[in-house]
Amino acid sequence: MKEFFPEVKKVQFEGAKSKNPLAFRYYNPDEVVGDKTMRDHLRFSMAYWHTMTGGGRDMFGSESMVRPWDELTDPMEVARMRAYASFEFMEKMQIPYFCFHDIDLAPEGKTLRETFKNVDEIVAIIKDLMAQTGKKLLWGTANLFGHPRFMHGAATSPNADVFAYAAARVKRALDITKELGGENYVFWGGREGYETLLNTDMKLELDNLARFFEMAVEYAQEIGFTGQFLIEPKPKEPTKHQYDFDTASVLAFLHTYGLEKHFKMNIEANHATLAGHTFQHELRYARINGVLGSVDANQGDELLGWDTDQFPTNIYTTTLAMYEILLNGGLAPGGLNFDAKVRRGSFEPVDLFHAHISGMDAFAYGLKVAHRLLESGEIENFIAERYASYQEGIGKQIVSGEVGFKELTEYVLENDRPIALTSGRQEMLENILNRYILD
Ligand code: XLS
Ligand code: NI
Ligand code: NI
Repeated sequence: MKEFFPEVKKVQFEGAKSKNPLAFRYYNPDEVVGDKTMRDHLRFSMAYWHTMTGGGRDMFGSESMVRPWDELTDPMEVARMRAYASFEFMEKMQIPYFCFHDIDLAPEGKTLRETFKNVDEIVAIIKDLMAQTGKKLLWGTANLFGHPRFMHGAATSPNADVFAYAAARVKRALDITKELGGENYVFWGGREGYETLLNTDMKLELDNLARFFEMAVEYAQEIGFTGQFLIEPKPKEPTKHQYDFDTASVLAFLHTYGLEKHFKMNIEANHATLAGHTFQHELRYARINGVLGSVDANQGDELLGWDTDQFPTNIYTTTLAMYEILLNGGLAPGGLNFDAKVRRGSFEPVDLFHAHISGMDAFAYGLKVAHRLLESGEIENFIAERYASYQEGIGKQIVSGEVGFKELTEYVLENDRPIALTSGRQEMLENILNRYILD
């Protein structure tokens, strides 16, 4: 078969001393950390849209990426080439999973029928390639935001025909995800949100969004799709206000409509920071509520206020993310999907390799640090100690629900003396974290 990335051989683990930029220094797939191999902890995934379909367009300029299919003009031929190239890429990068939107795979047709036909042809190629290589589908989804028909939303469009059209696309995307053995299915809110309340019936839009999710759940049951449904929160962009703002808002929405049994979260780092949270906050909030399903592994830029979708290189962030993921007992059936794109100026194919290597090494390093930190118990013991007053006496009675305001008032009046507090020791703990990251 034609080789699309001849300039790169299979990327191998060479250890921390290696200066080879096309080698892993920390990601050693077979190395066991705690109870699992790194491969099984991290469950890396390639995002088809950024890595294969993305051309580097931005608001000010056209596509900049140099890709092996540049000389082709037939869009279906390009789609076929991309399918083959994606598996070569995953093989060379040792990435076991991938994710896609329906129309990342093939161009949209003039009609829905034609779109289905285009996508089906590529799905058949991908199915073969999966069987040959053992690569797996982490999740599928439908792109319900790119085409102008979705300008006012999909499931939350004021136009019922758009709702119906979106349903047809999700139905097909679910069929495909099932056919390819996808382990999850993602709903990212696309344009489900609003620009101004002056033209928006928020109640109807939210009711309709819930109806849409109900239909998806029902259809999945009907076809026997047993993958995990995930919602990917994001506070803004493309709309001014996205309904799936953050994990807390999505949970409230799911509970309001009785949908909470069916969905977990796909937490994206850059979406967390856009919501004014840290990545770790969103992971923690999802984890303690039992809904940490999967992760879109990327990072934003502190100085830019939008979803820059950069490859994750910040070791602090990956360490604290892996800390939450380990405490979650892992992510499976979710994984770490690189919803990240190379900068527009990193236009050569080899940049795709550098980018994924940097992300994989950053998470592998974070995994090892987080594991050591958890094994030592230094942080967890400190936290346990900090809340020890709830383990006995009045604290225990508060937790067990034995006391109310009256009993608590009596307790305070009986023990009427200044309360002794202890320091939160934030700086000491930050230094402990540094010690683990650096040693
Ligand atoms: C966009 C989202 C998108 C989803 C998949 O901001 O991150 O890429 O992950 O639709
Ligand atoms: Ni994403
Ligand atoms: Ni994003």
